Amino acid sequence: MRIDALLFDVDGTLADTEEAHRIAFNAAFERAGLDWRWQPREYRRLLEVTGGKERIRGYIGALPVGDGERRRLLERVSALHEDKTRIYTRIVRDGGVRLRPGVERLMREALAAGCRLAIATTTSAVNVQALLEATLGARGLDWFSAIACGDQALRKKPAPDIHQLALARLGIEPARAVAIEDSLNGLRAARAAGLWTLVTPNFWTEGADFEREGAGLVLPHLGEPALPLAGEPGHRLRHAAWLRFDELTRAALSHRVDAAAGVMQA
Ligand code: XBP
Ligand code: MG
Repeated sequence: MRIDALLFDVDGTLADTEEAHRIAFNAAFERAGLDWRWQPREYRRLLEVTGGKERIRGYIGALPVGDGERRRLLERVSALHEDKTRIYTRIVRDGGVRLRPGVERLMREALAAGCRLAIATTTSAVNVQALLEATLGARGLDWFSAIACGDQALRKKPAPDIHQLALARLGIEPARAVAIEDSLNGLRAARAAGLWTLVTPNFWTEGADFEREGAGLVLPHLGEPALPLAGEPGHRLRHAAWLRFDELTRAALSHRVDAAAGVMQA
């Protein structure tokens, strides 16, 4: 058996984008005459809610205001989020965000091995296009056989909907794919979709017990020959100090063999 597709999450996985999102949220609030300013510590907690619109609604829900004021604020969410998205995509297109280490290398290795690439993200479609074009060039979207994002799915992560949509667009079963995520919400969504999942946490998502939540492999990042992972090979990796596509494939498939053996023994 082989791996036919890698399903990449975007925010925090392809690139460390949440600081740019945070800046864009705050700029949109300021332009709207609101004194809301999401500081990093608060934003890390707000990120437990996936989806920018949902995040703003959750924030309003917790504000100490009367029902009338809350209703008026909730009516402004779509306009606030549209302005935030304009600001965010400008930051990204101006080169404010780079791919995380090893992401482009792993994608190239996967494509060279005949494995397709897909996106399964909560973020908005225009954000995906801006990031892929700013980091992979004008044809950045063409690297991907399927892009499932934002409001295309009824429920956002940790529901499995967006991963299931990506799998449906690829026309493959979960057993033939691997998910790559950065957060607990993303891991739970991918696992609920039946996907073996690699997790590369970051400042905004670190600290969760990803293995206990079913992560197949957890690494600080994917690594590069020029940016080797400390303690590798020998800790989590066998063949190099960065995660190569062949080793990712072996790890995902050996898990299936173990799982199948477990079923056989049961
Ligand atoms: C991360 C999210 C998104 C971003 C903000 O998505 O939850 O909501 O924080 O983007 P993922 P929007 O990790 O699944 O890529 O404002 O467009 O939602
Ligand atoms: Mg993410």
